Amino acid sequence: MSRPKISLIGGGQIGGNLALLAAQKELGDVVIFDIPKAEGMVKGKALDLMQLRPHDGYDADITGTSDWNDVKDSDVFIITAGIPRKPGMDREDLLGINLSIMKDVASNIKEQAPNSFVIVISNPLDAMVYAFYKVSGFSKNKVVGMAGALDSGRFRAFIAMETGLSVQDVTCMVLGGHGDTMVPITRLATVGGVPVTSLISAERLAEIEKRTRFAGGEIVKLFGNGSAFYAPAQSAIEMAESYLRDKKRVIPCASLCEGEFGIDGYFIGVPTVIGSDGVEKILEFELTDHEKTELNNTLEVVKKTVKETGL
Ligand code: A3D
Repeated sequence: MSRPKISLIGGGQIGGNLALLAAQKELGDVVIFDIPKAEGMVKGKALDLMQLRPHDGYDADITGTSDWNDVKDSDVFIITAGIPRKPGMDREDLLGINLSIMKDVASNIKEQAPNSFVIVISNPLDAMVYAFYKVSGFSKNKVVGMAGALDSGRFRAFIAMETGLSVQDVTCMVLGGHGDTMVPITRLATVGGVPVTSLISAERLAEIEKRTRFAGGEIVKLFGNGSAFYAPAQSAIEMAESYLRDKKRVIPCASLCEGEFGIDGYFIGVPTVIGSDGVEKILEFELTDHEKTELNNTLEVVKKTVKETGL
């Protein structure tokens, strides 16, 4: 039995870390694809990772390429192709540039691996995953966006930092679009089953929610050039692993809603079951009136960016 094939479209900051994490978890063989101008860079990263193998002991072949034929019959694609945000740019500013890249990537993936499972990371996320879906014509269970996993992870990290308790025991979710209008569902956040609302004051929780909403921008400002990459890479690897190992994890992902939470025809962050059939189910639950209003606000922002794609 051959190993699964995981192709990373875009071998920049996130792409390089995806390759490392996929190899360390022995998810399969890894192909790092980038444009011809960056071919040397991805071939170099691949070779470096091959040379890390003796230290870490993982068995995976890692290669770099700018030839679409090399991603043929991949089982999983993770797309980071595009440009990241620069200070002063919001995710929507990226739309024009990244949309034309996404259209090109979608038609090539459709040609090379029409049965693959595709995780989109490129921003503006909710519009990019929609664009991939429209251009590729893939079924809705085979296309998903990574955002909620990261946003929820950030919320978890901040709660752990605030309480001094283990991040392992913090559970919570952030729904909605991947932008400043995302919706942390603080009401359901717990540490070891204990509601955070009884561990952290309402005032501090509001500050933590706000920090979560702007967490990407906080890092963009610190870097001065580029955006976060370690946590985004690990968040997408969790999704790929759940698919390849049929784990059926429940992860907030940008999935195509067709009536769930009253949303129809848009990819937006919702609790998603990922297993060997891809997006197997969206888990719906009753929202409070306040949460419904917030979800509607974020949906309006998503609708606006999706409209700008013209797809
Ligand atoms: P970066 O290090 O610039 O890597 C992007 C790579 O894409 C570069 O190596 C480019 O050469 C490559 N590329 C450009 N055009 C193509 C193409 N047509 N085909 C293949 N590769 C191409 O950026 P990064 O890795 O830091 O970020 C990648 C994307 O992820 C950006 O759009 C970010 O905004 C986005 N991002 C999303 C999240 C989410 O949570 C959704 C978080 C962080 C970053």
